[in-house]
Amino acid sequence: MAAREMNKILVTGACGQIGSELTVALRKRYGGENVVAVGRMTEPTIPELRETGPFHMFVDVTERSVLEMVVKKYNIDTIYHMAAILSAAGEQHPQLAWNVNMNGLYNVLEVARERDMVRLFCPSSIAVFGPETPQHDTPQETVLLPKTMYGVTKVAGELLCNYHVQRFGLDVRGVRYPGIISSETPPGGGTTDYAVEIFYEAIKHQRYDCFLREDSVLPMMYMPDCIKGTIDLMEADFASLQHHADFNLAAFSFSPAELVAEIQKHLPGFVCTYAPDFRQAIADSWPKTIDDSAARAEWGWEPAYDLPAMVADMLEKLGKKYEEGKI
Ligand code: AKB
Repeated sequence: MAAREMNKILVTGACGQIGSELTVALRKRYGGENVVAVGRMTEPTIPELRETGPFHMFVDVTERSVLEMVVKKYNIDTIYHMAAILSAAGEQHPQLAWNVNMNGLYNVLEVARERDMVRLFCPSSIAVFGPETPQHDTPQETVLLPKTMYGVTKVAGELLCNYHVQRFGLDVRGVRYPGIISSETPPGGGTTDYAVEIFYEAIKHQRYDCFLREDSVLPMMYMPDCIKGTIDLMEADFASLQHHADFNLAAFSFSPAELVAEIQKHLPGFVCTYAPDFRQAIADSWPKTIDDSAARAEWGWEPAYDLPAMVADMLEKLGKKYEEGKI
């Protein structure tokens, strides 16, 4: 496939945890006017989203005509499709998760195919794995038998994206994100959300009641690495990719107890209690550590942050926001 330039970019789910910081990073890289941000319902938590380039609310990816209208209006040739219902929300609303994650994805792929777009980013998740998958150093090619609706849609989504690559020559790329930790926009509806909530509660109240057991180890990543990995994969040479929409991606893994111990190095008075809820079963079905050697070999993936560096940076950033009365 000959390399073509990405000129006009659309970010769906731009008000979400990853979408919001990704939009800002893409605008810095490619110019504000060239990155159109759309969201379904929520107002952006990052003011720059409105200030630094085009932003539209009420763009629901399940409504193909609305999606087509925005794509035509801005002559979009590249999409970062970040809109999704995550694992915990998906268990509460499985029909909604199917509709947004499958029908929304299908609309994006079909609009891109019909308009011969340059490239698409359609993220997957560690939720594609299930209890039958090896839990340590989970291989790139392995058993994909998820037990959540979110996981079901992510497995089907990976297959659908890879199908579009092979059948139609559409350049679709994606990674299996671990839990993402960030200081700008809080996550919503995920099983790994505790690893963000804990920082807000530690700073504001010195206490947190965790909805996972203290020994539940899960793969995680800090947002700067998530953004870098996403953009690096999209800028990689197509010819060097043997995989497309399903790259394993890892940075570090930890349990709630390990995260608490790291936070306590900075805030010795911080206390965490544990009251596992329905999200525990989801966490128990996911791997503990991930083998991301395919991403490293095919497009040079390498994370910069480990657990201590992430914790220090999160506490500094959120501590500042707290002093300024912003959280
Ligand atoms: C979730 O917890 O559902 C997400 C994910 C791992 O994809 N953060």
